[in-house]
Amino acid sequence: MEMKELIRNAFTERFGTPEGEFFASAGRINLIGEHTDYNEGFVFPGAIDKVIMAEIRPNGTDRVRVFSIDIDEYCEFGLREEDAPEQGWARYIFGVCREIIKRGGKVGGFDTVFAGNVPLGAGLSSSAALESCFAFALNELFNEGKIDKFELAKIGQSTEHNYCGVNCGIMDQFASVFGKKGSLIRLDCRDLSYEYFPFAPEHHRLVLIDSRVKHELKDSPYNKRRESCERVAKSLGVPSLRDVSLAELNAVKVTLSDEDYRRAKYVIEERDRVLTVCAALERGDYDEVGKMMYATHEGLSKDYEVSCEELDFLADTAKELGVTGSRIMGGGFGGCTINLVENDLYDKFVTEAVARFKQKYGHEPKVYDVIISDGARRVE
Ligand code: GAF
Repeated sequence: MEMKELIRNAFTERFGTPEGEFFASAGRINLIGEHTDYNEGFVFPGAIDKVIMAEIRPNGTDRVRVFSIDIDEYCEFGLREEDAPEQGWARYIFGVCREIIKRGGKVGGFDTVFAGNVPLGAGLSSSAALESCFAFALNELFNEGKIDKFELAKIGQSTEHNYCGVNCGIMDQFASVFGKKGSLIRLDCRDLSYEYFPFAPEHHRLVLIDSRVKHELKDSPYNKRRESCERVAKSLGVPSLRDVSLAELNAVKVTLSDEDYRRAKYVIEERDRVLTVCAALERGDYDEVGKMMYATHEGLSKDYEVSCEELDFLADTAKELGVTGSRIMGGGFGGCTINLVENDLYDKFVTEAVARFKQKYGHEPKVYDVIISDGARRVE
């Protein structure tokens, strides 16, 4: 059954008629620029064809009644700060409501059923998809669409900070709200200026290999990575690592812990790699793009230390098979590699990578083709 129909049926069963309205938002990939967003650097994400979709109907009360099809759980909560629900998944929706209200926006009670096909814990940002879907919908349903898209992305990000325990940057929510079919987004996380980059390589394609090692940023060392970066920036007297050159970092190396030094070095190098990749894409130089992806993986694995054995194995396997570029994608600590593969090599790579991984780790990784798609929207 199609997702919309599934949601429709569950909605009627639980909440009766009349029908609600449908909204969706997307997960994301990121070509390059990892852990640069909270350092005011550049990122290069795009929304994908995997979504969270919800049917929503204002109910005239001050209560939210919500059913998650995928988790098969129901939750009901009020809209005051002290009404925060226990269930982790419901806090994303509660957080979005609260963040809209805190900004002076309106949210009344509503009934909703939602479902999705963004794989959970794969580093494709199912949480940003959920936040953006509800931020977009509540803006349409209660605020006449008056909250601008930048603010919608920030509402999702603040939800993570204030209700979900993840001190994330803006990349995921931005990609989920601003995503555009066929285009990646080069985003400057300092001032949120952005540019769409049509991405339709002739001889390559992007594919994700999901290690199925669960990635969960809450309670992970993600927040610690951010603290390292902020400590180094502070000791250099600048607002963020965006302003620091490698030479400047090296000049104070002896005053930093080895760990903080390596974290900052990675971020500074990654900031520059995003711009190198954009320039390479403009001249169609995919070999250069791929080289940068491998360099990112190396940095994330050795200096930033957010990879794991399984993801290192996948990136190494890709390299050995002649794949143009491969790296861990997203926050890390599990999830997927993103691979830039020549069309002619695609079948061989996928078959071999899956077989070798299964032989070594005893389970098959999942494979997702990347289709760059639209972000938050109303579904007719
Ligand atoms: C996670 C975060 F949510 C993003 O803000 C970003 O920092 C990413 O990890 C790493 O690039 O997805």
